Amino acid sequence: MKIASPHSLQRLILGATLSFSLVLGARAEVVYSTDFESPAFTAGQGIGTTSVNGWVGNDNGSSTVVQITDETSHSGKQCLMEVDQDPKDAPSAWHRFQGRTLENADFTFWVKLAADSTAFRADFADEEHGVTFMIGHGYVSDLGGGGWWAKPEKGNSIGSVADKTVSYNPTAWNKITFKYDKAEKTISVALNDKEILKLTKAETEGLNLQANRFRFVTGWVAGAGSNLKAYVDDLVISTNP
Ligand SMILES: [Ca+2]
Ligand SMILES: [Ca+2]
Repeated sequence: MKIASPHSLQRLILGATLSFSLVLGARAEVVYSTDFESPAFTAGQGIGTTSVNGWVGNDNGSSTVVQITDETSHSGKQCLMEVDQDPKDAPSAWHRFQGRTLENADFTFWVKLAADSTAFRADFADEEHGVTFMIGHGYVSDLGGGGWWAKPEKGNSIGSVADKTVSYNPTAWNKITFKYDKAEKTISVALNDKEILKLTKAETEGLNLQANRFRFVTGWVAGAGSNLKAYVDDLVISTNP
């Protein structure tokens, strides 16, 4: 029986480590995930200016609601709820990318909207530039109804797709994946693992596709109503390093 010399053993181990790193390198790295369950979160807890596990929002407990709720959930018993009944504000909650600036992200979560007209979005921002782009859902006049869209902070949507053309129920739990990639200059939206919107390099021209924090917003500042309500659960943010 031939016994491996220390040298060849070292080479073997090095080789194994290298191929392991290559496999890992090709795989997405989870940056942050949450299911909004206890003990980290408690039903009825408001997300206000004091951080709750890194979440900071504008809950006022009445007209602008940003709360952990057990009214419904995708996993376990709890999820995040935003309700806009305020004609001068919109409920929102920020969280950082754990101190990192991501030039690409797969941003997956489950969402349940109160109505097919519910306005709901994720803003992506970095410290230096503020909100740089956003991806969301709402009534889009060009689509003649509800749909998913992507846009810069200011200006019109740069891509959208109507709910009716994708055939799903916005008021049930749906899995949404927002992806952005600075190197590829692309933004995409997948609904229940099926890509429904993809913006090309030409369409994302001028957008700074990097962020170090994100925010979920429901409704809009001047709007208010029972249709402006959204539930979010099982958020997983990963990146391809
Ligand atoms: Ca949950
Ligand atoms: Ca409002």
